[in-house]
This record gives sequence, structure tokens and C-alpha cells, in this order.
Amino acid sequence: MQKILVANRGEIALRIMRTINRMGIKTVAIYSEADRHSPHVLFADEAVCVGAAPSSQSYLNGDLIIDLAKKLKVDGIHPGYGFLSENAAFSKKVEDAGITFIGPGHEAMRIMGSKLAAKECVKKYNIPMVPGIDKAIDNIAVAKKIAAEIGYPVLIKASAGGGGKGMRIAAKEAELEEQIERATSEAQSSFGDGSVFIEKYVASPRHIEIQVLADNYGNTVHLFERECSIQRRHQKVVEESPSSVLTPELRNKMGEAAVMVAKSCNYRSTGTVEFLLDEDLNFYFLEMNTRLQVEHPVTEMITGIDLVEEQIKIARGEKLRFKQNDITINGHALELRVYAEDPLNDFLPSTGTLNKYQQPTGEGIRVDDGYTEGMAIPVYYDPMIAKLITHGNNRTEAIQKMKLAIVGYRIEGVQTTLPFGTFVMEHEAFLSGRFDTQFVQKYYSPEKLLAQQKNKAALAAMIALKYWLQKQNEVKAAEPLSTNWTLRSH
Ligand code: MV4
Repeated sequence: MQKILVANRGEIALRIMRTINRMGIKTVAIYSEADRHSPHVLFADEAVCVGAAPSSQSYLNGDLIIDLAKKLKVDGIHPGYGFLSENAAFSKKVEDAGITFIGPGHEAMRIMGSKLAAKECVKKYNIPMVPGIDKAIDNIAVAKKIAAEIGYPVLIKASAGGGGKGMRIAAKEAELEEQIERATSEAQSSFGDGSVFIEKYVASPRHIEIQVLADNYGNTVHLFERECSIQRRHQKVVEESPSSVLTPELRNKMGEAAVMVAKSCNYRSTGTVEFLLDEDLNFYFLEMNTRLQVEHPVTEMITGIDLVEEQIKIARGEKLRFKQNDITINGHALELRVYAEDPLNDFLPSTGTLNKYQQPTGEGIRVDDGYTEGMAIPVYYDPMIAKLITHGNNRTEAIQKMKLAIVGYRIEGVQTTLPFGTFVMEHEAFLSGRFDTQFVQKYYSPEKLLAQQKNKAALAAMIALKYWLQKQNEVKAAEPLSTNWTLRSH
């Protein structure tokens, strides 16, 4: 491969291009009219504008991107995450145009893009799944019978769903019909596919996902887990690896299950297998994400493996260079997503200009970002400014580094999730490792964040006062001498 086009923007486009560049391969950036002066555009060897600011007119215009790639004699397209990354039809068109899609095959993407097809596919491999039905519901009488067998509460999920869309709880039979109708219509309008199914509702689970890596020759390994339970409304905010609840035995079992899920659909490239973990540490397969994920850096930090480099090597036909036993966990890594959102105002997007923007630096601190000082955060895309990643010898060290890095991060002009990060890093539930997907709902409120900030300000004022009083005493102690000297000199 001589030239790769990155069909994305922001921090992930830049992060992918850095690896491509290091591998001695040329980079092509695409950008919308809103991103003309973005770092990913400046970094690339070539850059082409693909349209107006709205994604539908630029970053989602697959046909235009493929035409452009052909014109520029591009060998490979890396889709990043979001946008076209999980679009099986796009990846097939890329391959049909004689260009390598840097990711899994379109068949695997199609299967894993449907939760029902995914369940069907992994069925024969003994992967634990939440009790439920693996067929679309088309009859309320049948649904009632199944739900009664599973036991309430049940969860109705959209097969094409994602991010909690088309997901509804029914606490008892009287609610079932209405919730199925709601889930169906939400799924139909969001995904153009109204298929829904029923699962037992697992209360307060942890969200643990396993990173997998597979080549074209049947070699599949896992790179351990990422704990992603600290999220709000299905948007992750803090991720870490390893998880503090997995034993080595459970880690192996979940890793092996993830590898089997990947093998079931002849997966290649990087992928993530999502599991729910209940209070008794039972795990259940949820779905597989067929892309490089936002939170991939924590895995890179603890394994020393550059996942983008591996994706490119696999795409150009190389064999995996390591076996499962060659991969080990080194230390502990945390990631905080720095969103332009106001944690004091229901995390509403806080768009504006980065009047001040200085990243923290230091050993074990990594910042993946796509903005520089003076830039505006466009309203058209995800409001994530950066990912702040820390690595330490152990969890305590990684947390300490995160706290210092947050203090060292200077952002003015927009509100960000940085203070929320401090809230998490100082919370007893997070420190003890006893938390689940309900963390934000259970423990967070703007009032608590404000109180924490006020306490800190008061503490800082007290320390300042103490130094000031000390200084006053020193000055007083010095005064008589200088006064005497002054007197004598006259
Ligand atoms: C569940 C669940 C409880 N029981 N399935 C939410 C998004 C989708 N990927 C799966 N999700 C869930 N599925 C059963 N049977 C609870 C969730 C869930 C959740 C999962 C992962 C991370 C955060 C979550 C927040 C709320 C609910």
C-alpha cells in the first residue's frame, strides 16, 4: 500500500494518519467546508473537500469518496469510527472499486449489524447470552407467552439498534404491548427496520467489552477487556483497562468467548465484542462492533500494540505477528472523553471557540485530539474535543495521573466534561471499583460537582491564607532590623 484515504475527521482521522505516516505510507484527508483548517487536513499529504458541513453532504457521501479515491490512485480507505465505518454496503463498494477497505469483510459487518443475525450466527458456539428470544416479534400473544417464560422485567430491543435507541423496558405484562409498539416505531423511524426482540432485563449491569484482532488466515486473538460502565445516556465518558472486577480466569473465559464470536463470522481486522456482566459476574454476549472504537487507546497503552498499524498490516495481507500468549497486560490505563458539554447543565452541548487550548504533557499522558487553540467546535458533529488517556504501573497511579492531567488541561471558551472527570476520579465508588452502568444516575448531580468545586476553592483559599499569614510573620520579624538600620543610617 502506497496511499491511504482516511474517510473521517477530528481526532480519529489525525490519530489514524499518524500511524499511516509512520509506516511510510502517503495520507489523503477528506474534509467538509466546516473543517477546512482542521489539524487532520494540515497533517495529510493531500486533502480534498467533499462537501458542505452537514455529514450527509460530506463525510457520509460514500460514492463521492470512492470516486475521489480512484482519481487519486488510493490503495486503501480507513473509515475510522462513526460515519461510514459500519456500513456494509459502502465497504462492498470500496472493494468492488478495487480499493482495500481497512476493516472487516462486508459479510461480517452485515451479520453483526443486525442483533438477531448476530445471535443466530454465534448460537452454535456456546456463547452465553441473556435469556430471551432470538426471533423478531410479530405476534403479541406469542410475545406474552415468551415474556412470561423469561420472567419480568423484560427488555425490548431493536435488532438494528444501537445507543439505546428502540430499547424499552416492560415491568409487567400489562405494559408489554405498548412498549413493543413504541420500540417498533422508534426502530422503524431510526433505522428503517422495525424488527424487535425480547430479553430478560439485567438490572445494573457492568458493560465490559473485549478487543479482538483477526487476520485473513484464521488467526484470532483478544487484547483483554475495556470497562466502559461510566456512561450517561449510552454515551461513554470514562473507560479503563483492565477492569478491576475480572479475575484472570474470567478474563480468559470472556476473551475466549469473544474470539469465538469473531470466528463465527470469519471476522478480520479489529473488532469489539460487547458483554453485560451481572452482579454475580455472569457474562452475556450483547453485540459486536465491527470498527476501531473511540476507546481503543486504553488497550494500546496496556498492550503496547498499535491497533491501527495492525489493521493496516492485516488489510495488506500480513499474518498476525503474535499469538495469544505473547500478549500481556502492562499496568493500567484510563481514558476520559473530553466533550464540549456542560456537566452543570445536563451535559448540553457547549459550542463556541477554544479561546485557550493547552494539552497537559508528561510521562504516561496521551492526548488524542483534533483541535487547536482558536478553533471553533462545529455544531454539525459529535462534540468530543479530545480523549485524555493516562497510563500507570497500577490503577492508583493511572488515576493520580488523570487527576493531574485534568488540572493541566487548559480549555477556555467552552464548557467541558473535564470537571466531571475529576468527580469520577475522586468518587468512592469509582476508587473502590464497585460501580456499574448506573454510576452517573446513582451518584452524579450538578449540585455535587459544584459542592466539590467549592470545597476545593475553599481549600485553596485556606492554603493561600496560611502562606500569607506565614509571610506576614516573616515580614514582621524582619521589620525591627530594617527599621533599626534605617534609623542608624540617618
Ligand atoms: C441490556 C441491559 C439490561 N438487560 N440488555 C444498552 C445499549 C445496548 N448496547 C445494550 N444495552 C443494555 N442492554 C439486557 N438484557 C442494559 C443495557 C444498558 C446498558 C448497556 C451497556 C452500557 C450502558 C447501558 C446503560 C443502560 C442500559
